[in-house]
Amino acid sequence: MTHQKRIAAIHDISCFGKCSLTVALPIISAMGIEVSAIPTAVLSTHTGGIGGFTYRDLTNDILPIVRHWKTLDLSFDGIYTGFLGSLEQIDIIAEVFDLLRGEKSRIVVDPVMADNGSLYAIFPDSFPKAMRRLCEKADLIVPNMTEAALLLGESYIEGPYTPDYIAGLLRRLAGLGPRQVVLTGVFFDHEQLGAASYDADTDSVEHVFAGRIAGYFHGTGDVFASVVTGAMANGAALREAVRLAVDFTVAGIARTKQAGTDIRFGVNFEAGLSKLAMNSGSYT
Ligand code: PXL
Repeated sequence: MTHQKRIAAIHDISCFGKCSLTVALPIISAMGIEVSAIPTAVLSTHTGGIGGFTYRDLTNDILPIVRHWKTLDLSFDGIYTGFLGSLEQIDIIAEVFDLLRGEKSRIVVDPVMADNGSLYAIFPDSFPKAMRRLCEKADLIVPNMTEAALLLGESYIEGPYTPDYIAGLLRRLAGLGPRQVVLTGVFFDHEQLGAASYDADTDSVEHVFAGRIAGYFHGTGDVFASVVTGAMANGAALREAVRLAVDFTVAGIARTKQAGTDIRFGVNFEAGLSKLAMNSGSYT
């Protein structure tokens, strides 16, 4: 009997403006993996450049959901967290890891909290320190360059970067606890943009780049991290997972740019799902 993979995805649900759960669910499902969702907050839209959004914090619902799941004897191949709705939620999610993790569960933390050198305005200054505690418990973390600096308590540096700086950053991030790190928003020149990965078991650094498409496209970090999470659960090597994620994300950005859609509304990843499904056989 084949084993049906299952991932618990712990993110907000932004009702409009594709990101977090509205991205993680379809992408990971298309990769043949069952997704169980724990919404951390319900917002009318995401908070990136759209004003007037509603915000319902679901901090008090998280542990009751997980305790109910515990009565069902579920097992999870992965636990994947993204945007968390409050500071208090971070300690609760750390408890959720202990409750849900099994021997084979990979914990992926996307420390969603910042971009372009700044912490998102909705988060207090104490948020990065708390997020670091969650990263310490992860197997794999997927920060962008701003989040990496905040996690390490270092200054944010604008690129282009040098390979040595990126390798140092990756090793310092792995020093927090996770065996694997994928850093997004890496570039050594203005033509190419991509991601760098690090595996502490082999002390190996890899880079995956694609041609840069000018502009800032909302939700792409969630698209990227969802593909990495799904591919790793399917048994891909870290480098393969990052390649798949870069290509899928860039294709979504290119479609959106061509269509001229409002960049706050998210990228057209949907048109790439059937190809992603075809490329997502189990690697093991
Ligand atoms: O894409 C990250 C994200 C997720 N969820 C919400 C956000 C953001 C980024 O701004 O506002 C609610």
